[in-house]
Amino acid sequence: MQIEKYKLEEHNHSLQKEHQRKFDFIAADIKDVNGLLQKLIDFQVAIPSWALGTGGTRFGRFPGGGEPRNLEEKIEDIGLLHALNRSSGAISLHIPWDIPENASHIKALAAQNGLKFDAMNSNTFQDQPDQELSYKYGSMQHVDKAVRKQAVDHNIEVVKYGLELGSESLTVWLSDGSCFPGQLNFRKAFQNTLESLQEVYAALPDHWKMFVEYKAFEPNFYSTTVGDWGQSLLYTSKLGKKAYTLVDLGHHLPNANIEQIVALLLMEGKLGGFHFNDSKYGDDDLTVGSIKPYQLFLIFNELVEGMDAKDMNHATDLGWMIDASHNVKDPLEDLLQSVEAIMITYAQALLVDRKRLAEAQNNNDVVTAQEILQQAFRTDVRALVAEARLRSGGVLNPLSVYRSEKVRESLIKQRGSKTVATGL
Ligand code: PSV
Ligand code: MN
Ligand code: MN
Repeated sequence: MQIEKYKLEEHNHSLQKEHQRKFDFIAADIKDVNGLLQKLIDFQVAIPSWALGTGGTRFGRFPGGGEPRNLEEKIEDIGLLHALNRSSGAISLHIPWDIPENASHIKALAAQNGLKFDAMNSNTFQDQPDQELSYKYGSMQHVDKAVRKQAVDHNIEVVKYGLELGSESLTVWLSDGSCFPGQLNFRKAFQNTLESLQEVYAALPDHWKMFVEYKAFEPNFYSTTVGDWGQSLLYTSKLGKKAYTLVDLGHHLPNANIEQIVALLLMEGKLGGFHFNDSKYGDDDLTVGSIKPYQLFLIFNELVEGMDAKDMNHATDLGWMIDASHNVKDPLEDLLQSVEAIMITYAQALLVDRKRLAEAQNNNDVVTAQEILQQAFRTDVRALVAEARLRSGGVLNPLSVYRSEKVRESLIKQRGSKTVATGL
């Protein structure tokens, strides 16, 4: 479904006066407000194709209705988000959940919706019905070379699909590991995995990147073969310059200092990108910014500082993606909230007075350093984000338009109340 343009304009018009007052107030305090707005306009966050349906828990799934029944409908859903916020201009596919049967048609549909293809994701953490060998005891780490080869071949096939669509990166997340002490020889598992990744790497086109995602736990609960950023960095360093570490915010042990990890990976030129989400206990895949917004701010603070130090392009030099799953919310509303949280946090990080912060750090003035960060974090930047949306053709309040236009109701009417999107 599409919301007619005049409805978007009507909405903006009805909020314009109130918005202008708030925008003028904050803009008065910013030196180069247009430069900042341009950064916000350029920044795009990819939406994973598997986040458009209601995700399940280990215990059940409660689909909300109107879920996309195929890849075309997933693209339409993301197109709708992008039309509202102008910051969701990319889609990330998971194979085999979203095999593009007719790539040129899928590519054209995405382009019509203003979308690019972000990283392709392979899946060797589930057995597919037609699959010859099982991944029960791992995929790229497996003791049996034939299983490893199957996993490698699958990844190479995913790259082929990505090439047809114009994607330029492959994300490999392995659930490989072990559930009990003694189950695995850690060294052999690592070496097998490295060898398998090297085979995939060798098949990667020159202009592609490979992201190696790490995760400390789940579904294996004793060891994970790409368990943390150190292990991922070992793999990506050995693989070569097209390989990077991918940080999923939910994949750390409790209280890990993610901002420090990010700063060092960036310094080493090995940070590839993000899977944004939030969590309280584990890989909860909750809405971005809903639990630990200050942590997200500190991460963005390191990103802005580190990328500027290396003269990197904020919008294009790293992969920005959401990896969330919703059990009780309308997935599209949740994604609007997540993108908004990312944009707000990015804007706050852009406000940090870097010169004064460096001075405070050099003078060991701990209080001032903390004050500078908190000053930015405590600034209400919502009018800046809204203005960026407005200038790029979006709406002042995406959620309110989504509700007033009864998008979910229309999707249910169109697709039915019992549809279940592919994914976890
Ligand atoms: C695993 O928890 C993960 O974060 C990986 O990125 C997967 O590809 C994704 O979730 C979807 O299951
Ligand atoms: Mn992830
Ligand atoms: Mn995850």
